[in-house]
Amino acid sequence: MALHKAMTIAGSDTSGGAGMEADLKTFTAMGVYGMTALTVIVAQNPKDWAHEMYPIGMDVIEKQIKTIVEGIGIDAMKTGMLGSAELVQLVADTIDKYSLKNVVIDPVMVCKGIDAIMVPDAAAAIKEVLVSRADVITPNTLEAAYLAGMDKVETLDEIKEAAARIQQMGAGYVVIKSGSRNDGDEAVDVLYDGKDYTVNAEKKLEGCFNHGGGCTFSAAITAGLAKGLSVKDALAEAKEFITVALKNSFRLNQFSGATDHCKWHK
Ligand code: PXL
Repeated sequence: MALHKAMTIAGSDTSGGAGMEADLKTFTAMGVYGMTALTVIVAQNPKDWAHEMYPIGMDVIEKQIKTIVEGIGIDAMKTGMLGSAELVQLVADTIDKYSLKNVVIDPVMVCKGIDAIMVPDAAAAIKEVLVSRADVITPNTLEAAYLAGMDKVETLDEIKEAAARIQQMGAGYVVIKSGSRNDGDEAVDVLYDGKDYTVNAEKKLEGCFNHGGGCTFSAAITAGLAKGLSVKDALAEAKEFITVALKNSFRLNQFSGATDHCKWHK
């Protein structure tokens, strides 16, 4: 069997549900060999679950990327939490230097429960240098509003407008996930390829834990691309994967729960 390899440049969510933990679990469940360039360690305070960030040095991140890309080689890659404009630029330079293909950008700017942009400089850099290098970009509605320069992205028309604007900035395919961040009873995803919109509206899954859902979804797209699927087929499989993971999600403690990466089987 062919070996399919994917890299994630992402943070560690010590609690295991999001970040590179979610990426690796998803890659494995989908039959892809995963490798990580770790950018930051997020630790949660057991008393109140406040997130504490411990960034990894740029030199160490660069070495990890070299190990993976020069030492082994990849079929696809994704990004997660990047945390500084300098690191965003390193990712852009890496994509160019090695002519990397199947690049999935998850423009992580907000976290569940914190809807303000976490690191404004990094967000600005993502807009400036990563959007145009993405084969697929997967913002949630808050990230989409930021990237598209819109006050809000909530209605279907606004989601479509944001997707068009982001695509015009040079992204190949734009997938905007409204997830739990809309008032209606449907979770709406919109895919725009520069020509056509594909709208996927499904009844929201009640009572599930969605921590790490965005990471898992973008990792599943990355895994599909690593296996040689077209973007559309990779998206369809990723949608299945995240739906199963959400339906089987479970509580971890009084603060958080996680999606189940082990229940999907092809
Ligand atoms: O879900 C966004 C996210 C990404 N990466 C890391 C995280 C989180 C949210 O907690 O911890 C490392």
